[in-house]
Amino acid sequence: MFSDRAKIFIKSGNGGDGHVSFRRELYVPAGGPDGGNGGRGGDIIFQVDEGLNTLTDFRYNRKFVAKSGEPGGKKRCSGKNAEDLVIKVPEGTVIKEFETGKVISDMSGENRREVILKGGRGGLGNMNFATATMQAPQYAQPGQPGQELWVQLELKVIADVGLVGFPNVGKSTLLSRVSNARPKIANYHFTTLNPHLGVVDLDEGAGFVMADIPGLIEGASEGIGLGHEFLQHIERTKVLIHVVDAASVEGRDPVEDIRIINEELAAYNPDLLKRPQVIAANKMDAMYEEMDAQGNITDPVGRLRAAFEPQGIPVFPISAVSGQGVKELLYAVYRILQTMDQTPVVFEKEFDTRLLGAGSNLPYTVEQAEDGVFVLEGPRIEKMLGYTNLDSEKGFLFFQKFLKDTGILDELEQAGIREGDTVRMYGHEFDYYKE
Ligand SMILES: Nc1nc2c(ncn2[C@@H]2O[C@H](COP(=O)(O)OP(=O)(O)OP(=O)(O)O)[C@@H](O)[C@H]2O)c(=O)[nH]1
Ligand SMILES: [Mg+2]
Repeated sequence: MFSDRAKIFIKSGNGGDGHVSFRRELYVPAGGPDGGNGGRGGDIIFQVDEGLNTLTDFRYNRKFVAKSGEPGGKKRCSGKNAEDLVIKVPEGTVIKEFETGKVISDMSGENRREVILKGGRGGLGNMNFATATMQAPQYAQPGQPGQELWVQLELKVIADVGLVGFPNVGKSTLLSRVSNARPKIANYHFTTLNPHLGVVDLDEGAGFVMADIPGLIEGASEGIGLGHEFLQHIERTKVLIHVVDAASVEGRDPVEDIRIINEELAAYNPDLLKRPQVIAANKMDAMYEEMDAQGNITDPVGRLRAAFEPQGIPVFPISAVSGQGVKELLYAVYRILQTMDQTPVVFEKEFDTRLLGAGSNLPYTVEQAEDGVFVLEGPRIEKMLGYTNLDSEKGFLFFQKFLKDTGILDELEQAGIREGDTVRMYGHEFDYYKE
């Protein structure tokens, strides 16, 4: 089973903790602090790999956790930085934050490699904390935790033109006829399960990239028949070619088929209908004159023209098998492309992972108790208290900085705290003073 979307968990490495130790030399009774710094945690990096063209690998491997930095050591030894974790994806992969669906990064075009989650910084060892008043600091900074996130990966191929239509109408046959691509062709539905790209060369260096999108069916926009995965591939294409079985080999009505596909496109993403469309009325070689029940000669091409040309959608009768009419179709598509913006469709960043807090971003609460004391609670605060030696001057400053950087001080202000009020957190009480 192939896959063009995947939900995965990523986490950058924790920073290594700083070390607490003291120099011990013969004849030196109380050596200075010599605890080294922790190493940096590994980053989570996404990188385009030309050899990949699906996201199938992510069906089996869904957790990507970078290693932690090593802790600092005695004698001022720094812990080693952890290696970064590089996740390889096919070109055209869009990384989204899972909860909100916001775009974190589009791995296409120039963007071949991007750090998505930064590893945590290593903590400073106690060698950094000696001051005139504190000559034997027992405090070393903990390593900063890594960041973690569930992300959705979606592959959206990069092509100028997309072939859309019901299964078995001849999309792959057309692509193989006009380009270097060799998709499988067979007389059954859903032969094609992932998109194929082909370069269409016209005369004098003119050309474009065409994508054979797997067959769509009614309900595709609700996910029926892997509809979402298939439809997401159309999002970057600029012109759509509706391939339709004009000979009604399977007894379907070509006019109705195009209406259904357009309804699915609109339901998936209304912007898709703004793209120019052309109709390839395929299988002309298999068409012969037929009468309908009223004795009129059926003329599918005429009916397609009557239905769609007033909407500005031209119809080209073709045979993907014999090549009849194909040239006219390709030049018409090329002319439309020439009138359009040539830059590839790239999805803008909407979610900046640098703004994610470290760790799991667990919430905290600020409340005023009956005795007027402001109470701060929450796993994040508890964790940070556990990390910090509040009896040391540096530790206390470190904790204050944490309260400020995380916006907790702002929140206390909003809750109405004033100079001299008391703040309580898990058994510790402080008086509040502005710096
Ligand atoms: N007579 C005739 N048969 C055609 C023509 N184009 C395609 N076919 C046949 O239609 C069948 C389906 O062709 P494909 O190209 O695999 O169709 P598809 O649209 O890619 O189908 P899916 O991948 O399942 O969505 C094959 O048996 C082709 O030989 C044509 O122009 N004339
Ligand atoms: Mg096909």
